[in-house]
Amino acid sequence: MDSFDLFEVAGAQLRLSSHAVLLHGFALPDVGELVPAIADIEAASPLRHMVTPGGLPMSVMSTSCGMLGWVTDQRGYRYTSVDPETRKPWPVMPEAFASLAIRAAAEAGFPGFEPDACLINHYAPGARMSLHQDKDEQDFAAPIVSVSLGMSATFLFGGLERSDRVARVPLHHGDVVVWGGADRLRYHGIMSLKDAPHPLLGSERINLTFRKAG
Ligand code: MD6
Ligand code: FE
Repeated sequence: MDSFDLFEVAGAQLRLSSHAVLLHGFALPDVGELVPAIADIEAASPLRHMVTPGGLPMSVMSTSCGMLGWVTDQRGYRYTSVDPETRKPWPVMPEAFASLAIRAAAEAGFPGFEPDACLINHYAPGARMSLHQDKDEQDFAAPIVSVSLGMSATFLFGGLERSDRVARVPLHHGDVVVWGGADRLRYHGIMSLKDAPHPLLGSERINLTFRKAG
């Protein structure tokens, strides 16, 4: 798929595929609530560079909130109910987070989303996310909701095989990507971030990824 295959729907939505939609600016009305809530979560469960099963530290810094948090270490990728750093449960998912994720999922055609995990990733200039599938969840019937804040990034949207062609999709502050169904296991990633400071968040991009993991 190339960028010319993408088409605008109703001005504010970009359909990336049959079950994947970019909701332009959908989170903008919530930013004022999201940003301080993110700071509170990170005060309780600090950001950290997790290590991949191959032993390499990730370039993004991460934490989680909700009943389950996604972790990686030498033992592999998985969800845990306890933060391995603090040995306490992950911070509770703020109501404003869950509300945003549920509304975005419904807007994209996935009513009844029940997120139990929110992964928070911070990208500094140069940080990236290599092509991967999200496949550590129990139930692939639920969609994934991904909220972008701060600096813009280029989202890589591939196919069901790692070698499939990849579309490059710009993601800006307040954008929300929702995907599920036939697109749930597509490969995707984030290109190395350029330093173009954002007025609110400076030289940083924050991504919130909501899932039904358990
Ligand atoms: C990011 N996002 O946007 C990384 N995964 O920083 C993801 O890995 C992702 O945006 C599944 C669905 C949507 C996503
Ligand atoms: Fe992902």
